[in-house]
Amino acid sequence: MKAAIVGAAGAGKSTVFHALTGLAPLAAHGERRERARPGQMRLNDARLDALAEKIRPRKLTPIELTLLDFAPDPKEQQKPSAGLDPELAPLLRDVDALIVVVAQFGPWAGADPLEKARAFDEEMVFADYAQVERRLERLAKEHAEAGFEKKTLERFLGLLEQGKPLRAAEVSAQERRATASFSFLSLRPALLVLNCEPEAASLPINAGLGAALSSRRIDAVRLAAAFEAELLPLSGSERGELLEAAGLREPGRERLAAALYAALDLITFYTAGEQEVRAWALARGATILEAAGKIHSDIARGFIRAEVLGFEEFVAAGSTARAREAGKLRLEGKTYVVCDGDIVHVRFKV
Ligand SMILES: Nc1nc2c(ncn2[C@@H]2O[C@H](COP(=O)(O)OP(=O)(O)OP(=O)(O)O)[C@@H](O)[C@H]2O)c(=O)[nH]1
Ligand SMILES: [Mg+2]
Repeated sequence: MKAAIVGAAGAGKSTVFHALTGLAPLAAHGERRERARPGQMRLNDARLDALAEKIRPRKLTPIELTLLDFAPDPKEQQKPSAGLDPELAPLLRDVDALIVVVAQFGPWAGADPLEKARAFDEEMVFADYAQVERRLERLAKEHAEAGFEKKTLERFLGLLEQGKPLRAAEVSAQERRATASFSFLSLRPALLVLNCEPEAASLPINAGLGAALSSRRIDAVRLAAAFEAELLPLSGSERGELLEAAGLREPGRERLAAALYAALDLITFYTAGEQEVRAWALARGATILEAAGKIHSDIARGFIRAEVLGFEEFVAAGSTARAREAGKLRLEGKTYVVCDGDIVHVRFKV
């Protein structure tokens, strides 16, 4: 799972990256191949901690999301651009989600985030429109038959012409498959991060803004990025005191992680043994065979069946062994659809 951090120059993208991953940002340089900096964001997970508490494994592995920060383009720095640096579009094609940072600190405390969201969507729509148009011209030149791809692209062209991001349209699974190779940017899940001062971080998202964003299928969260980056080197109790003094119940990163998870429509399943207890992210609706493939391709290939135990059942029984004795362990075949919280043990042969 990979998400790119985008937004206007100086919006605080690198500060958000720092607050979420603990890594310092990249300095400016022009080489495109060096422009992206990946970092890992670890997801806190109370269920994973509870499993570790009971099982006491040698190793505990949380889910990590990869975030990308981009070094600013030196050419762009002279002219503060409202939207996205167009050179970035090709670098965004293989990411699963876009995090759009909007400055809400200092002189931008009162700036309208909706305007930024519109500008962002415009760039995404523009990039997709150019791609669709090029492909349709090509198909026309080749006198291609009016297949499903062409039909889908013509429909998309109509939506994009009206300035509609594809993520806000009803796009069927078949349409997604037929156009997957284009990796349309406006079809990517997007999350708006209002980068504000700590005093504003616990305010709700204005209802009008929320409604306007949801018609674009964009969720928004507030994050006091500079403040949260300052908390990173502190001990748990010091951090707690500062959060409380700022009137915050939990760090904004937790809300951001939850919103990102929801935007990507992911669930969590677990593998739990004495060696390692580990959390895994999976697309909602995916089968146990796909889950097995995440763990290891050999496990998917040699799949026989899986033993599945819900997290709540594990807690109620106190251990996997006792859950087994109580007959709570379910045996599932390849087509079983994994539920959020499932603890999974796959039987396989190599
Ligand atoms: N007060 C305050 N300042 C912030 C906050 N976030 C970022 N800044 C400041 O804003 C400036 C720009 O922040 P960056 O994180 O470098 O912004 P950026 O979007 O990565 O900038 P480019 O990569 O150059 O486009 C820095 O001086 C930050 O210290 C914030 O939440 N509050
Ligand atoms: Mg930066």
